[in-house]
Amino acid sequence: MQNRVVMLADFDYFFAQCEELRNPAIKDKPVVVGVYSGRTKESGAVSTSNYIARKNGVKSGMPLFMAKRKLEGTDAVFLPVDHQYYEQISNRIMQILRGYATSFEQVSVDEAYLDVTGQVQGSFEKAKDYAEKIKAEVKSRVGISFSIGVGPNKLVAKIACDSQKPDGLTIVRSEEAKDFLATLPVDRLLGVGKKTSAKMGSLGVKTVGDLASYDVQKLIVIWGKILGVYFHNAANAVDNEPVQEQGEAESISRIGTLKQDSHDLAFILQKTDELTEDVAKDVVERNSSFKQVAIYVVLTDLSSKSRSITLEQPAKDKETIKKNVKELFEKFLGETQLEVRRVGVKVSDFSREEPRQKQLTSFF
Ligand code: TTP
Ligand code: CA
Repeated sequence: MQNRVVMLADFDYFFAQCEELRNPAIKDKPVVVGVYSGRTKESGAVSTSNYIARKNGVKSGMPLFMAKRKLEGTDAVFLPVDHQYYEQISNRIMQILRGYATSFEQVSVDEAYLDVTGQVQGSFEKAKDYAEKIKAEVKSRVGISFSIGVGPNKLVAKIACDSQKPDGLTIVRSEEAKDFLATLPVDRLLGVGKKTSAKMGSLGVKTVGDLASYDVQKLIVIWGKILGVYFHNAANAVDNEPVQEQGEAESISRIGTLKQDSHDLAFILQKTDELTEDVAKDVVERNSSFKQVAIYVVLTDLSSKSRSITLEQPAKDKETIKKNVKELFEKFLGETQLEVRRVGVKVSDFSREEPRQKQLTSFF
């Protein structure tokens, strides 16, 4: 099986970079963006700062008065957060990024996963050029720089990205992934917080490499099956979580135009079968089951119609879609003399199967 190529894009010192974008005059100064609590002029906390301010010791979460002290004697600029503006910039970048990926998952205002396996034919070599192209396009169209981590899965892409910032591009191939993680402290893995890493430390497990070679059965005894297996897999750079858009889509559909207008069932089904292939792929990717199958038809007089069937049992396979689309068209063509011009296939009414990630995050 071809390996996946997953990217994590993480925008550099995001809120502060946005401020530099609208006011380039502050670019060479320390820039601190903070939330002012309003109690006194000075009270509040640092949201983020540019790298010049960080060199002086400023950190996210630090009280503003402390950041002021660290930047005493400099021409530092302090600004209040403007979430609306950062979101506008973020949306513009996300829209560009989305166009580069087969599947896309925004995780926060300044982070997104891209599955680009198809675009680079599974090649990490090509992924490097591809990532550079993406960075260049965003830089020229929006003016924001960001770091990219590339790996065989989300877990590795994320840690790769964190390893080189700002404006970084770090590629970790499948065969390097385990070694890449091995020397890191265990708490770099998602879900290993203070308590867990202390417990692991008492077992002699300090690095991700220690965890990778620790007996998985013992991990299961201590943390239970789900977490135990997760820790074992994560430490071994194994992560099968798909890159998928957060939030449930109401429906998955595809529409296409027939090569010529037709009233012939077999000819129409050729087209709908093609569309069904794509719909079914999305269904698999989202790990969803649907309960409704629908067709959409545009006739030669340009009127449009739709018909749907509700299934007795939720389904997720393409044969169920094809069978129901066929039934819907058989019936529909019996109701009209007009020829069909465009056709669509839609599935909806999803019941999502609990993905592993959801179960895990409820633990963390
Ligand atoms: P981060 O990605 O953690 O940080 P960053 O983008 O500022 O810097 P880096 O170059 O290291 O990626 O967070 C993204 C944004 O979230 C950040 O610009 C501001 C906001 N934020 C807070 O408001 N409070 C915080 O404590 C942190 C860590 C971030
Ligand atoms: Ca960031």
